[in-house]
Amino acid sequence: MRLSQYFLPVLKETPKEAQIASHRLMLRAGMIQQSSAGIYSWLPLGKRVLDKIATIVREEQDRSGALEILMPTLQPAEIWQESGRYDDYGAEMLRVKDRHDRDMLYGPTNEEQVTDIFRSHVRSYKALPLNLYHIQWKFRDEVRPRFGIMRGREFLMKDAYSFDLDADGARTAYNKMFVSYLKTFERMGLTAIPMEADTGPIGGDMSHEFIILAETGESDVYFHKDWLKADLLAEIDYDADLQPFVDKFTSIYARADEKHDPATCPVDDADLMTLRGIEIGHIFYFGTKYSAAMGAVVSGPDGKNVPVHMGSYGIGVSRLVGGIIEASHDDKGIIWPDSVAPFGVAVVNLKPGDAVCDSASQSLYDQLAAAGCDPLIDDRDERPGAKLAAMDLIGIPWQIVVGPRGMDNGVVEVKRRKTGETREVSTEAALTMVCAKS
Ligand code: 5CA
Repeated sequence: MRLSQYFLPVLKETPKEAQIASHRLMLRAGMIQQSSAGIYSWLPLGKRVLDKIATIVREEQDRSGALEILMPTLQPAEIWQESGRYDDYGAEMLRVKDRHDRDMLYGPTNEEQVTDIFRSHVRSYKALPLNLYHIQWKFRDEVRPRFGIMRGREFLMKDAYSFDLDADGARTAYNKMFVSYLKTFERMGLTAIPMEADTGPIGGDMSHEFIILAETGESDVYFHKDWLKADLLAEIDYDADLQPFVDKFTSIYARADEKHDPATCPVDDADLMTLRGIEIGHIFYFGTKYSAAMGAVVSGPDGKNVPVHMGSYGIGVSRLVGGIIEASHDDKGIIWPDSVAPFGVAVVNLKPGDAVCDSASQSLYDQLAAAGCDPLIDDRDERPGAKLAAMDLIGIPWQIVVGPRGMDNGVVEVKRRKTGETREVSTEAALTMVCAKS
């Protein structure tokens, strides 16, 4: 991508409406633009990051055995009346009427819609287990939308729904998602702590929130300090019994505010840490709550019809963009982990128009593109200082700076955004450094 032909409306001033770093940086880096309260347009740079995050989520859902579908944003009121949630959901649900005066709603979640799909097609336990997911926009008319896309009204969610014959099967499905979440977040450079949580309007018996630590988080979290040393890198096979692994993670006391009770907390004060965190995922097991209300039954091995056991599993895909920035930035701007960076590397031509700089930059760019390193070339006619500051602001993990002085000596400067470390090397060495690691 050529920056001279790109749409990157960076802001020089710090936007006053933004209270937290991620909101401020997303606006300054030209990633999003507010449309109305809690509703945003995603500009090219933001859209690239959103897509990269969604791709990681999709790959890990697929790997766990879940199947991707796509359900609509607008749902008929009838299915919500069947489950009993049409009235319960209250003012957070955006209700609309179509031209025939039929009641519709913009989906805040999809338990009813997916249960309707299931009951239309599945009759026998032999079709189970089944896990269907989609990545789709949701709308919740939050009382206080804030922090940019972190608590939006319209937001992108991955929601998966599992169907099993009995509670044991449902537990296996729950464990698969639990493990898949740890893998998903780890690939984004995040340490996510699973915490026992309340089930809220989704309902059910068992639930875990996945929380990343950040000072600006909205939840208070309590956990044993050993959590920060937990080994998330273990290789896990989805066909193995996941219960011991899940038990290992849930045995280290970790509770969100509403579940922490100082009177019964098993952790000594000296080992207990209290920090603030951001909820990036939430999983629920709710048994037959929706299947019984909506008649989603299958015949079991004994020929008798039973309602299926279900769970639902959400990841805040758009919230993750902000969450990753909260976890990874400095006073110069965003520091993207390689896996979700909008571009893998920026070639900064300090002197466009200079024949030597132009041809060296172009050749580097072509080779990086051929090697699949997702390069951006800054070929704008701007001051060198402004160009370097812009690359730091938008957080490109590697920067290769091509300038006339370096060219005289046959070198370019390679900078790693995360550490700030710079090295002067030949263009060949620069390619090897960047391509080996990104
Ligand atoms: N049906 C269930 C699971 S699929 C469900 O809706 N769960 S949820 O309400 O916990 O939402 C799932 C995830 O969506 C949350 O963990 C959070 O990361 C994200 N999310 C929820 N509300 C918002 C919001 N207003 N803005 C941005 N992300 C949100």
